[in-house]
Amino acid sequence: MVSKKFRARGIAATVAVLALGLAACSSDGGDSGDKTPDAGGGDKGGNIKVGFSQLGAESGWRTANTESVKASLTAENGIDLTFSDAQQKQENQIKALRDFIDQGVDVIAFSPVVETGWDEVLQEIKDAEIPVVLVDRTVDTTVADPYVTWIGADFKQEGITAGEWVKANHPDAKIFEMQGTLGSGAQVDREAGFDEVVGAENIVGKASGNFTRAEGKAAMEAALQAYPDMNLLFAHNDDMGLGAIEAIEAAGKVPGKDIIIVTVDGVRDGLQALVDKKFNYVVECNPVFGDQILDAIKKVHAGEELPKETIVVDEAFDQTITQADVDARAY
Ligand code: GYE
Repeated sequence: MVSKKFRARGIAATVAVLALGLAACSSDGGDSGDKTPDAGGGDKGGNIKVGFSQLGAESGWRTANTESVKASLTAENGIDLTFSDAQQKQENQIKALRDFIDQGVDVIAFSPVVETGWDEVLQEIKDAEIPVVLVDRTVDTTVADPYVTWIGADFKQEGITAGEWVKANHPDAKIFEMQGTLGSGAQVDREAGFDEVVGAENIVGKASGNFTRAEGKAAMEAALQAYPDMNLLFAHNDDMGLGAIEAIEAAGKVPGKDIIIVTVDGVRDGLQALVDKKFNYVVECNPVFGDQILDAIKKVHAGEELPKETIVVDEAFDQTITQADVDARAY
C-alpha cells in the first residue's frame, strides 16, 4: 500500500513510484465479475457483506473506477457486494447508505459526491457499528472518526501539478477554470492547488461543468462568449475538456493552439486528445484501485490496523505521449 508520505511529493513520478502505479493497474485489469448481491443471505460461506455506494457514472474516470471495484469485490475474493449508483445525487446516496444499515452489511464503502451534508447518516452508521471505508472523494463532517480509512488521490497535488505546468509553459495565459461538481473534494482541492500556483489574477473566469462532457461543452460555450480573451482552459477532468473541444471547434478556434487545454484524469479519450494535440497537458488521477479497496475492506473486517489514508499514485502526461501509450491504456 502506498502511504501518506507520497502526499508531500510531486505527481510527476519517479521511476519507483511509476512502477508501483503500474503494478496497481495490472493487478486489476481483469474481467468485471458483476455479481448480484446474496440477497438477505446472511454470512454465506464467511463472505464479507459490503455495501458500496458509488456516486454516479458521470465520467470515464468513474466508469473505470466502478469496473475496478466490481472486478475486485467479488464472491471469489470473499465479498458479497451490494453496489448502488447514486446518479450524482446526494439524496440517492444517503438513501443507499440507510439501506445498507437496514441490510446489516459488515462494511460500508462509499465515494461521497460532495463533502458536506453527511453528519446525520454517518452518525447512524456509527450507531449501527458498521465500519466505513471512504473511497475517492473526501467528507467534511462533525461526526468524530467517521471512517476507518480513506483511499483516494491527492487532489490538491493534482491542481498544483497542473498549475506548475501552466506557470512554466504559459506564464501570461488568460485562464478559464472549469470546475468539477461544486462542493466535491475533487473540485475544492484541485482548485485550491491550481489557484495557489497560477495566482488568482491570471484566472479570467470560472464555471462548473459538473464533471460531465455535456455540461463541460455548455460551460465552454458560455465562457467563449463571456471571456473572449481567454486562451487557456484548466478543466478539472478530461470529460469536461472533451466537451469543451466541441465548443471551441464550433466557435472556429483550434483547441490546443488558440486555446491551450490542461485537464486531470488521463482516461484513454483524454490521452487520445493529447496525442491528437487538442489537449496540451493531462495530470493523471488513477481510478484503478479496486484491489486496494478490497484489501482495506478485509483488514477493516478483521479489525486490523490501517493507515488513516492511502494515496493512489498519479503521474502526468504532455504531448510527447505516443499512440502506442494510449492504445496500451487499460481504461
Ligand atoms: O477526476 C472525475 C470524476 O472524484 C477523482 O470524479 C474523482 C473525479 C474525477 O467525475 O472525472
